[in-house]
Amino acid sequence: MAFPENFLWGAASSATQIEGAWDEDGKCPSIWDIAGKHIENGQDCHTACDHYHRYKEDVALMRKIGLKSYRFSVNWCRIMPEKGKVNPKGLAFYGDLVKELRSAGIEPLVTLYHWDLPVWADKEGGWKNPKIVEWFLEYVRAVVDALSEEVRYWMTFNEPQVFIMSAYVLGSFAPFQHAIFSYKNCLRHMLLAHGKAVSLIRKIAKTTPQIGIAMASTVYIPDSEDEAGLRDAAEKSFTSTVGEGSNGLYMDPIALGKPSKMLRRKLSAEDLKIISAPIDFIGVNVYQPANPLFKDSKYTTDSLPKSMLGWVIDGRCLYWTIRQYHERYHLPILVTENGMANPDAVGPDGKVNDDARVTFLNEFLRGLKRAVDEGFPVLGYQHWSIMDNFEWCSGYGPRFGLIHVDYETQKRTVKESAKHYSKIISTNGAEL
Ligand code: GCO
Repeated sequence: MAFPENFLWGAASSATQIEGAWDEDGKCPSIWDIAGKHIENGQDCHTACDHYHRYKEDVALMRKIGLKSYRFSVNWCRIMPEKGKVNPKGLAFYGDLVKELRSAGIEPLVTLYHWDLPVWADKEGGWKNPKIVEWFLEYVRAVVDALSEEVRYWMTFNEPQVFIMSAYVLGSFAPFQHAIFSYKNCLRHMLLAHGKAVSLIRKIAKTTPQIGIAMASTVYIPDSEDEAGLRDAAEKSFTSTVGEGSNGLYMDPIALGKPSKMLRRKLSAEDLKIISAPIDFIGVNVYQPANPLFKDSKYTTDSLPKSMLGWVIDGRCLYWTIRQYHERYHLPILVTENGMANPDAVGPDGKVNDDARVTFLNEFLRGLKRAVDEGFPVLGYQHWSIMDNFEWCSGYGPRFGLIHVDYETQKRTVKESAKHYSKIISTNGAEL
């Protein structure tokens, strides 16, 4: 089976990672703007790729690469710099960006929350405070009201695993807390905010919306493809302790309307009804397999290539994530992120020869093709990322982009991998 005609080939980004202009046009600071000592090499996200001022140039490059779609996030801090107050200039920026994309023939895919919590909300407890559900809805209402004539695809959240677990328990992401006793409350607030946002978007959107959520979906690649192997892998991916923490904890209440073990006593029947408001797709962010986390696994990483962050590169991940997510939740899948960090540099010939990313694309996209060939409903593929950017606490060292960014001059250079991706897109994946 070929890729569907309207397959959403694209690339992704997020506001904090590329926009810069951290204190312009009425924007308030986010928890990442003040992350200070937590960021490597004394770096910060204040200027990043200066996309806020250069979005036209960036969209022109997306068009040149031939993207059919582009996933970006709206920064809550631009839209609501104070509680209860909408900032028209913030809405205008995203309105202009969406117009630019549309005139380049690129479908905008909008994430509503990619971790830029306003400092004012953090000061009142952030995700620990039940009131955040209402604050978030107010923000969502403003964005959907302003953009939904042109935007059809919405993702409520990006990787709740990170902005809840890593941010409030492990303390490794902003706001860097060890609030272990608030963990289940944060989860509940996030799940309720998701469900209520889904219902709100469905109600007020001006064009029929397609709504989902983007998950950090790490699954277990089966040790064997027979029935027992598949059953074992699904159990490890969703209901084992590791699998529940990574996937089932979030997706079971959302897509199945039932709590996983850990939230059994936390979510009421009323909560579950709200949380499981029907969605149209599940977004999967795919990087590494879960296998190394299981001691009894036969999987060894010794012979596998690793990215500069040490992440294992195993092209089978994409196929298995799509398949296992679909088999458990029966929803269409949108690959919302997939990519690798590489120490890319512009060579003397003016080119960025990122062969490792070309190989990465070939391997992962063959897995994607296998999923499509076997009839799994896949809406699209968003490579992470459109351009090199601010990789959270790791700063600007790891380069994930299809476009190289010189942070001194803000010069953009289209990498060789992007040219390769262009060919794949223009043939709609035929040569994979
Ligand atoms: C995430 C985020 C992205 C990252 C990317 C590479 O998965 O952490 O969605 O913002 O930059 O995944 O780590």
